[in-house]
Amino acid sequence: MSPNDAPENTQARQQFYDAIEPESMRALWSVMAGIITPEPKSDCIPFKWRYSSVRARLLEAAELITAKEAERRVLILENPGLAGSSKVTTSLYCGVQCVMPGEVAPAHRHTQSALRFVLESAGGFTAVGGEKTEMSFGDFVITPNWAWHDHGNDTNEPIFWLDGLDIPVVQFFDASFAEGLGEDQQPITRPTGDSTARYGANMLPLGYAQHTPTSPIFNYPYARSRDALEQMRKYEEWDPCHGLRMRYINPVDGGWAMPTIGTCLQLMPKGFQSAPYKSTDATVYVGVEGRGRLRVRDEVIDWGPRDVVVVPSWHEIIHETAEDAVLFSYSDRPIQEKLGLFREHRGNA
Ligand code: GTQ
Repeated sequence: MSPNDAPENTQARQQFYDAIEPESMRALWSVMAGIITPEPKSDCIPFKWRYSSVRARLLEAAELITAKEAERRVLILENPGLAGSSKVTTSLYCGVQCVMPGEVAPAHRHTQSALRFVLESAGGFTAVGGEKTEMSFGDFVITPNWAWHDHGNDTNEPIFWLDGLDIPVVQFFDASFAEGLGEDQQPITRPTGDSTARYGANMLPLGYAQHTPTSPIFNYPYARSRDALEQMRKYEEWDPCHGLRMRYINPVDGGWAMPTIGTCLQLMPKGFQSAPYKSTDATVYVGVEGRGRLRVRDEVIDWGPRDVVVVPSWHEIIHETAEDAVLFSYSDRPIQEKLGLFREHRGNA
């Protein structure tokens, strides 16, 4: 019998199911096909948010509430297939945050880990664990689990960035803790650039012992990541599925930069058409430079700079570009790899 076929229902069987339900029991064979599926099945659907719309709505929100009163002025990008869940995929969260000139988002901490991908900034900052970092366009910034963090904008322009958090994962494990500091800003105990100097120069302090699964570098500046891709493109060694795709690493162990969220930056040349690809990690793509087209199963999704596209688990994708294009992406791949669940399929059939 294929795992797809549920046994036929009979009146006697249904009576039995109804009888055991009040006793908090359920017959496995009546539900098995729905919970142990031959392939991933998800309510998560492919979707795109246009940056211009999200940005305009955030400026409207800024008329309604300050960053301080909101604690975080964020519009959640909620997957339409997961309505009411505050999820962009089954396991991850996505939002876009806006901090207006002169505003602060007050210091707090929580057991959820966060990434920021900076969409528009004239030089705002975030402070994490006693150190400030400036946030510039394209920077990938990490807030580790339980680290104090506050954000501020001392420029004359609004700042926008994308927030990727593992909120649904923490929810799944019922492991959420959160607290406010009671101050707008945490005390700054280390100079800006300290963690980059200690951990981001292809060296480590002698005797350094890894004490957390998160990278000790918390800002991966776009200028450096982009330059690496530009240098490498000279060899024209394009991966058929991804173009040139690099993952952000924890320099201490070479693993993913965050324990729950995997992040990548990829460059695809003008006129690129990828081979089909699918994987079990539903992925959020963020347009950084150029324009492209994502074919996701039967859908055609055109994206431009700062647009956000979500691809569900095990949905075949094909990338196409009419110009040089750069995408940032994140998914729950590190978790799936640790659990031995990650699968991918390259090419046709
Ligand atoms: O900036 O700390 O989008 O705590 C959601 C929860 C951002 C943040 C979000 C948060 C934050």
